[in-house]
Amino acid sequence: MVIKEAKFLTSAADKGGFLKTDKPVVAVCGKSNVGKSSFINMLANRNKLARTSAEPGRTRLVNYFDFGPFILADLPGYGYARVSGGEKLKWAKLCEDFFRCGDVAHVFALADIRHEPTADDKTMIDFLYYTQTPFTIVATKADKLAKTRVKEAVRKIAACLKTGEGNVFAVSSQTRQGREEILSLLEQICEREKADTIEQDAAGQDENSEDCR
Ligand SMILES: Nc1nc2c(ncn2[C@@H]2O[C@H](COP(=O)(O)OP(=O)(O)OP(=O)(O)O)[C@@H](O)[C@H]2O)c(=O)[nH]1
Ligand SMILES: [Mg+2]
Repeated sequence: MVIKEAKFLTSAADKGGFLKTDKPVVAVCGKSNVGKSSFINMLANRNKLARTSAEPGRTRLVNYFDFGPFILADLPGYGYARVSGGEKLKWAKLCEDFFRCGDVAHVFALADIRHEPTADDKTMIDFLYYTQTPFTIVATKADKLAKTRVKEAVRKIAACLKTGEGNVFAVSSQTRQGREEILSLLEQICEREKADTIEQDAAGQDENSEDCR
């Protein structure tokens, strides 16, 4: 898949602001500072599409980006220690609403390749299993590990998050490692979504009847 142009669409602070779209929505989630915004910029081939920061906890909203065939949603990072209890609850509510109402086609769950996944990472993956949301683990900042250690790190992350090694992709937004693999995955996701929509239309099904306004 070639990304011709990616652009910022809108931000949402609560469910009233969630984007309504016919395109597949792919969410990017992970702990604060793991590299979500940098990952989105790498896919878009643009340095400043999503705002990145060395200071954790910058993204507090759901930010939507139009990539042409699909929409990427940058979710606020979790697990930032200096965030107040009230902020954490707000985050949890926003994410719960997002997955309940957002009609999410796929999730890229980001984890730092250098560390064992955190308790919050595990909770996130459990939540994705529970809600039957298809996901891929993206192991970020691969440039920070020696090449010979990448495979072993991927294996550990896969084991810890109870998924297959084939479902973990090592990436680096600095060297652009992993970009092509992620783009071909996105192509498959778009094709699968198209086939699902045709099937649903034929069956006259209307998804998302829950209260999401
Ligand atoms: N070496 C290296 N640094 C990276 C990579 N990806 C991100 N970073 C750095 O990690 C820091 C955080 O990156 P962001 O992309 O802002 O992380 P985020 O997950 O969007 O952070 P929040 O929005 O605050 O949750 C920045 O200083 C980035 O430059 C990478 O692949 N390699
Ligand atoms: Mg960010």
